Amino acid sequence: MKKYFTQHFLPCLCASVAILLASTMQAQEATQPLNANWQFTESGKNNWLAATVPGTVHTDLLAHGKIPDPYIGTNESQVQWVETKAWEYKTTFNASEEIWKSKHKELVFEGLDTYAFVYLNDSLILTGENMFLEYRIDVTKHLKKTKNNLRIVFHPASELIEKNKTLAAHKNLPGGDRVYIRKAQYQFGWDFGPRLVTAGIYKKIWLRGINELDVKNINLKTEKIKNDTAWLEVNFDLNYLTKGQKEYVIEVSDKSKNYLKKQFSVNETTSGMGYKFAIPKPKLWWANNMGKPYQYEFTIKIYSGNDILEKKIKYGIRTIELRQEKQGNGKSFTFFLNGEPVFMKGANWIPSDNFTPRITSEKYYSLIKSAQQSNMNMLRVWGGGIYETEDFYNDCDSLGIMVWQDFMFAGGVYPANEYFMNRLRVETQSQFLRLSPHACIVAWCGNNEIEEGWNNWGWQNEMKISSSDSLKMWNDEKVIFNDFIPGIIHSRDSNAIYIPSSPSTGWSHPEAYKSGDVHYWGVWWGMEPFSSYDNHVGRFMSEYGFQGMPPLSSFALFNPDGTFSFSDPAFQSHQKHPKGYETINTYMQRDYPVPDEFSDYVYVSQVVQRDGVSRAIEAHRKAMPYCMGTLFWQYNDCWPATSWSSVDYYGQKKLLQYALKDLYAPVLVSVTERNDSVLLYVVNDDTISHKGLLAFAWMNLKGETIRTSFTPTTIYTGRSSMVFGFEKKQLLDTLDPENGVLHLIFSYENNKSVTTNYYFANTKSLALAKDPGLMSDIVPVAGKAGTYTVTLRTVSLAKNVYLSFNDPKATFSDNGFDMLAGETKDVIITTSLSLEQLKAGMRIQTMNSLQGQ
Ligand code: BMA
Repeated sequence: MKKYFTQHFLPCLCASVAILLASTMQAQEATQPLNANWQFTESGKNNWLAATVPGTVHTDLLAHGKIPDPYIGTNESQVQWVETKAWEYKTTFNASEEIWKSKHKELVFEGLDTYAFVYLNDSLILTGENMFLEYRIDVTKHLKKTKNNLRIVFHPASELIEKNKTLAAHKNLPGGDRVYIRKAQYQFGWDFGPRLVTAGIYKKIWLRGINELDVKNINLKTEKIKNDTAWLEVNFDLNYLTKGQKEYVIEVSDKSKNYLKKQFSVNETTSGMGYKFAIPKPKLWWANNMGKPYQYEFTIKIYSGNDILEKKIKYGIRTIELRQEKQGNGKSFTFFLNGEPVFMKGANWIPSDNFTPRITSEKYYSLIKSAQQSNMNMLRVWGGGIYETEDFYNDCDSLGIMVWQDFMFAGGVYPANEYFMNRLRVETQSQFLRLSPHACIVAWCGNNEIEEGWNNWGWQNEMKISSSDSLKMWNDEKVIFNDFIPGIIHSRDSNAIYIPSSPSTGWSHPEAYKSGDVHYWGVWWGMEPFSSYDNHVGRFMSEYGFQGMPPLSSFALFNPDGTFSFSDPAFQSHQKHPKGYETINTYMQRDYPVPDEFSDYVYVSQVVQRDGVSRAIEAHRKAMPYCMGTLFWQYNDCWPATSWSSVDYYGQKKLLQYALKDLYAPVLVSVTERNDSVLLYVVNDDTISHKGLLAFAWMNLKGETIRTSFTPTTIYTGRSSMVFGFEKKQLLDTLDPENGVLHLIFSYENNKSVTTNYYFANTKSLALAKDPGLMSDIVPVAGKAGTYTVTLRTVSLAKNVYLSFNDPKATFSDNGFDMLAGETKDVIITTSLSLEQLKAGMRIQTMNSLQGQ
């Protein structure tokens, strides 16, 4: 008999309830998918309709026209009834020959959302209460050869919440009802997304047949890299299903070499078996811009005679360390990848849809590819969402994007009673074992903003929590996040990096900027000016951000009646922050023209977002190595809306996303105004130092140069260097701030250069020519259907040149940039529109034409 197990991970059987822990090998010829022929109905209604598995109740109802699309207009409010009902799913199936022949048969549920009663041939085989678990149920006794009936009844989440509340010591915890259920927290409504409390079979279901040896949680880890040799360990758990003792051999190899061959004997279930092996002269996994994210393709075999279990696993060899060393009156917060310090540049990631089963692998790839192309090297998987799919982590592995992985807890206080902790143990173990073999995951974090919320958001007063309850609640949180979770993960990997809560300290406290990671929300929530970013720089900026409205072509998709106006109810309902639009408007009024016309307003909102976040990123990078990371809030969207995202739900980039390529480039030039001085910086987090020339030109908006300067310099790797400084009046005595632009360029080896434009006046005060003389020409790119070059030329300075037309799938090589007087620039676009349509539909917006509004 031969068995094969694939890269696919499965959780393990846990005690009597048979809850799975994590990755396991799957016998290929003895697996059978059960994703077909499903039907669903509201429970008790007997109104069966075809269902899609994996899927959700909402998407099934939508497919049959039973509910309106909740993402369109104000429909969200019309579908709220769905979460109040119980729903039933059923299918019938025959067992395949191979499954039927296997001694042990299991039903595997990769994910059930959430309060699920599962019946096989009318026997209750599982009660599911946690969306974040994979269940593997022994169905050897229940399975029939033919005509099996599998039925799953999903009770409303609210029912489970009420049940769990009765078990909890505190019935009214900060965060509200959602904290009593292990279910994606953002589904209950967040300040970036709708309330859509889903139910359903949201991941795959399949049958599994096994005979003698069940190997689970196969896992690789890099112990150390020393003297040009990597020391790895292969770990796994065994479930031996036969009586007696048997000798097995484990082998680890790749196409070029055998690295390990070891004999061991098995006579019972054993967990945490581990064998070390060495890889001389290893090729390492490097993050984006540091080198190649090399992955070995290992084959792991466990065999006895003809019984062979085989698993193929892609694995990136790397070490990761987070050093928090005492420095002055604080501590550093620096990640070291393979011993090299690395400045983390990236963003916070939320689920890319409220209905997660419809996130395609193409969507994951395109978002993560775009992160890579914009020079990011880290994404933080935020704790209010989901543990992401294999697609997400595989893409991060192959594209060199490091992941800060939160456990799924956010902005609330969670119960710590026995019932909850038992479930949490399984969840923590299974997710850790499933995800930790991914080289991309460099840090684990207990939760999002629990410590911050507890200490700074006034829950205790607002909810009138007594001091004794307060003491108990906080003790519970410390147990969960300071002992329990790290205890579990460190028992499996003592090197795993664990941070109990993000941020370490709330942003209103001075200590927040001395140690740990910080979420700085003085800008936006605190209404402080963008200049506050300059003096709120901590060791690691894991959140900060500003909202921008999605492009007009996206508005057209979620508001198809075509009414674009501020009073439109759809416009209002696609903004979930209570003061979102007001906040955008306040910042716009401070420094920008405020247009009446809707499409202009949308455009300016994106310019505001781009400028605000740029200022933050530049401040953080200039503070290297004091500050060693910057992750803005938020990269993506779960539905079409006005939010902090830089890429909207439909994949459309906001102006911020285009700017990131330069802001996150390994070499950055940036200007700081300090008191009466102007300081010119070059930041270098490239892997090597650079010799080059820093030049500036101080010119008026018509392009006449008033002053130039050139400084030859060497920019050392890992440093932010103030290359040149002078008195501000040296420039402003020659030209008013409204009339000038300081153009900076750092040119270095191999004809490379980076540039920036700096203004001493805010945008609304700049003396921009109303009509800068901007000309455009569009020509198809030869041999590339659907690709065009737009050549732009301007006579005087054109600010934030923004090209758009009605094709939400169009791509632009750049957008929203400034053009100096006399400059020419090519933008490459792809679109399904014809040249004629493009010429007729192309719109070019600039801040110039809006001056005075
Ligand atoms: C952050 C996040 C989210 C929230 C965002 C914007 O702190 O953790 O909870 O959506 O702020 O307010």
